[in-house]
Amino acid sequence: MVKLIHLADLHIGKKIDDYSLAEDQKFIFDKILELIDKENVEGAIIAGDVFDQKSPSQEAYELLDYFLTSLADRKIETFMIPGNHDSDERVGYARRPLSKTGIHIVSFAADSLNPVVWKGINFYLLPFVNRFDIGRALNEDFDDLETAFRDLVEKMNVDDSKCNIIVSHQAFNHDGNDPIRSSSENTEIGAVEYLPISLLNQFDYCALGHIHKKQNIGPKGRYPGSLLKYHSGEANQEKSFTILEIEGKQINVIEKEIKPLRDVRIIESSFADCIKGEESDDYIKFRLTDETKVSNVMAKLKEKYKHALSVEYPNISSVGNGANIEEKVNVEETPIKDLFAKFFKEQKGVELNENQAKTIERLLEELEEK
Ligand SMILES: [Mn+2]
Repeated sequence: MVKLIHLADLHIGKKIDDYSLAEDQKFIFDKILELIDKENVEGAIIAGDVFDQKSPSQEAYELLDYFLTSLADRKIETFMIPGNHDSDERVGYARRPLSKTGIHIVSFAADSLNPVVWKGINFYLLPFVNRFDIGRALNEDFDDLETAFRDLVEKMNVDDSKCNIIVSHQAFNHDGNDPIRSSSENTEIGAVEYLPISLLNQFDYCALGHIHKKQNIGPKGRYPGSLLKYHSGEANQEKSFTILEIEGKQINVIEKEIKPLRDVRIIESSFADCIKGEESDDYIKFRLTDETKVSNVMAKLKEKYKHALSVEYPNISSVGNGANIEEKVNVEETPIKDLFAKFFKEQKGVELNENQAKTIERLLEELEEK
């Protein structure tokens, strides 16, 4: 029997509000390494969104270096792809020499056609792709992602007599049932073109990444969930680590819980009770039940809660103060550049400046020409 750990959505370098999660991420990597030792895990899958940003910080690179080196020191065979947050080139840097130490990275769709074979198991490593990426890989033009994806998978010529695992970072659904996403993912990912998981029927296991809530997609697909809770919208999600036990074509999925260094949670109570409560290092969003606003509230909360995230007053009507008003937008009739400007303002709290607006217009024009 071979044991593998299936990880995804590490988002190394991620911040929650302005707090760096470097310490939390280092902590959880150490816990994963402990789990690997304890369970005699021999391989690791990292299914995309290795980094949080396309240009990772030096600190983020050092953290990935630490994790990969620790895996290589233990002779853990590692299979990694970039996700939509990653730069294909940056995650793929030094992939050829790295593969000689058992760290296999595939950064381009064309390289996914041939599997990496390890212990008799075929690993098809497919980076996050859009229809243009697949078009470039196959030298063809595609009108939509699903057709392109189907073509790509057919060209993999999967040998049914072997155990086949595909690693993929896309949004998959099963029988028309979309995966469950948190509200923060809905704003971040926006409207998504889902791919039916049935496109991957020939695989014995689909090691997925992209959706941050752990869940199975059909009988063979699984999102293991993100490394940590990355948003207060994920406060109620349980996180676990997915271990695969592989015997021939038989794959058994086991979940293991690991406690993070700090939790992400929501406290709903009056300000007076919050201040009376126990001190905590967790990342906390406050829903204050008070009916008048507390002055200088964040500074006061931070004396007790070092990582206070934000404050909401559910009992104070937002009308008049400009906050929390959800304007209804007619998406079909509003030009994309206006929708983007609105989205930008919602996310950043400031208007697009003239240069940014021009850049967006130019990019949208370029996209339309494609
Ligand atoms: Mn992600």
